[in-house]
Amino acid sequence: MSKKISLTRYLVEQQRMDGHIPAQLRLLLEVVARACKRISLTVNKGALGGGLGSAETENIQGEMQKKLDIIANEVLIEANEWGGHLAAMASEEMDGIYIVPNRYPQGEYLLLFDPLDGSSNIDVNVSIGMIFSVLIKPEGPGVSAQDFLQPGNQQVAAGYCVFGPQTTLVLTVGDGVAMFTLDREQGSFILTAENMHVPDDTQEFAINMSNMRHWDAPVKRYIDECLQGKDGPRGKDFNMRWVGSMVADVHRILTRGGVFLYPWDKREPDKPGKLRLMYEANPMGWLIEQAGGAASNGKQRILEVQPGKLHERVSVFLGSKNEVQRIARYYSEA
Ligand code: P6P
Repeated sequence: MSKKISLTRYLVEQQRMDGHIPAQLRLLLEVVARACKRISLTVNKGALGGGLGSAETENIQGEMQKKLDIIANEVLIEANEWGGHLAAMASEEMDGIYIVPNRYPQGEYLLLFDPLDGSSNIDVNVSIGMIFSVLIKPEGPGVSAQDFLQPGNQQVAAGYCVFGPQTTLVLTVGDGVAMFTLDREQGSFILTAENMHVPDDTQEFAINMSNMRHWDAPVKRYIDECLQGKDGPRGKDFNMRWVGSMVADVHRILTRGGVFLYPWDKREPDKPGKLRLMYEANPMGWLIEQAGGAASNGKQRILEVQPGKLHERVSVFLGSKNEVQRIARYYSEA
């Protein structure tokens, strides 16, 4: 990519080309990108910035919060609440929705995010990231948590930012997937990949193998066949990667293919999975589909799951289309 195209210029040209990005959505995406730059600065300071370690508090998921979880959440709230583009926000780190205060104008968009995903990796300097999803508030007065309960196929924008060796912002507005790398000297996100594509096939799977004894039969069958390699039914060897940070694993899959699995397991039988539908599976599922991959909960497209509650969990199988379809077939045969 010879010309250095900034995120701003990309969004303006996308808007000019096909009116795909209304001005308020363009503002939203630029504000989210600016917030990611601020989070990146804090993450990159590590121990020097006092942002490491536990906040000694729990979120609604019952997970211990890291200081950076809370800092990232506050950065995203403060960056977005005044712009007039949002009606409300929802976050993994907040029990209920955050309605834009009356002192600011309200817009038509709803912003959902996991402000710092993979935070168990913060203290050990492994890539982490933020994930966001944008919906349109249904017509009608006011805003409530119910307004957020839309299936993933209603998203108008989705993306993530990886805080790793590079800080990269990956997003879609329904017209393919683009990647922007943060140029720290300029302080701008620069377009470094367009029309990202997930190969239909792969020889690399991502799952936490330590949970094997807890999986149900279709997942055990799929992974066992991968482990049998070229002498088994798959006729090829597989590699495994598991970062423990969904953003890092999904970024690898978007970049070189692969399949990511976080299935239901017997440890918490009343929960459909560990990952959250609204601000993890839906945005990642849309990005993967926009890049030619597939995203399923084993029984249906993730983007068709009708949410019943804001912090709903879901089983996640996403990535190279032929692998996801194989897993879904094993579920249908079970
Ligand atoms: P486990 C991080 O906590 C996260 O929500 C995802 O980013 C990641 O893919 C998964 O959980 C890791 O879970 O059980 O392997 O630690």
